[in-house]
Amino acid sequence: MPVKILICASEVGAGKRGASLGPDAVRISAVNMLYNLFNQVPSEEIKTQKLNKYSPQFKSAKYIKLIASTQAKICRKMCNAHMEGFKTIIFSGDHSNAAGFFAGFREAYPDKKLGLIWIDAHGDIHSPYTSPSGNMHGMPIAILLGEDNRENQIKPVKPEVIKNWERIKRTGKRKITPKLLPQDIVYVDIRSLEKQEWETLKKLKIKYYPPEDLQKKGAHKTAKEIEKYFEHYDAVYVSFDVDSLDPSISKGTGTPVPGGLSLDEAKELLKVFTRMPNFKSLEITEVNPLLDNENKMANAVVNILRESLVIESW
Ligand SMILES: [Mn+2]
Repeated sequence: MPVKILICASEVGAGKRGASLGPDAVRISAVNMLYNLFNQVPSEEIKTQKLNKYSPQFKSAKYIKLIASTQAKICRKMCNAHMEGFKTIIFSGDHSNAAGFFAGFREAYPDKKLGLIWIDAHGDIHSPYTSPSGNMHGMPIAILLGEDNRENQIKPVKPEVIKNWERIKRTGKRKITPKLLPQDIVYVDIRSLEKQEWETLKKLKIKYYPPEDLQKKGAHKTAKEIEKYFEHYDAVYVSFDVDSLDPSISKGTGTPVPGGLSLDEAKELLKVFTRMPNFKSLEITEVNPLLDNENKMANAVVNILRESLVIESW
């Protein structure tokens, strides 16, 4: 199956500046480390406004209008790539873009059973009603599930935010919401969630593997268990937030959290996931070279991809 790289550098959903430089940081590392992925595979850059130039209009969901239109564009490009029969490797600025990519994935396979593996330090399941920061990179899962979590509301939300929140849930021509169900998601290595998020996870009975599980079972066995869980799914999307990695590897990401994956564990997970027969898309996100020394995080990404992907066999 042919493979295509999709790049969207938007960092508008992040709380710190610099993730829009992430996709380029990875490309530069690939050149320096003689990794030829970017020569081997065609790539398409999805052009959107990368930076927030003004202060946010709404505190509960910062830049939601801009992010809604960014996701609509991402959705179209992702849908086209999959309709044309490509598997995709995605390099993205901040994690809010994932909701646009998965919206496009759903749009391309409207009636299929789609799975999502979310490798992250965080749950990213806040809504404008519950998010303490209002940064939308903490909301993609709630967007996809159409989950408001009003029971845990911590602040008032303006009608214009609600209007855009409802719009963003329905990203795509078919306006499908939810894009997937709680049982279609498996979290890996989550370890830093707000109380409201843990409650949502429990309420929705979402499956998750905390770091203790990985340490106990080992990365390979954990990954195999997840592969089995998704065995009967038609297509699986893997989202890899680099903050899942341990900060001892690099602090080049907006929200590092101790106790994360080692390079070997990350490689082991991606080796298994990208060899699943129904694997269709891998996203790498939240590399932030402005917060890094000597481009270590991008180098770690190249190191992981080089040893885990075998594109020729896809
Ligand atoms: Mn994330």
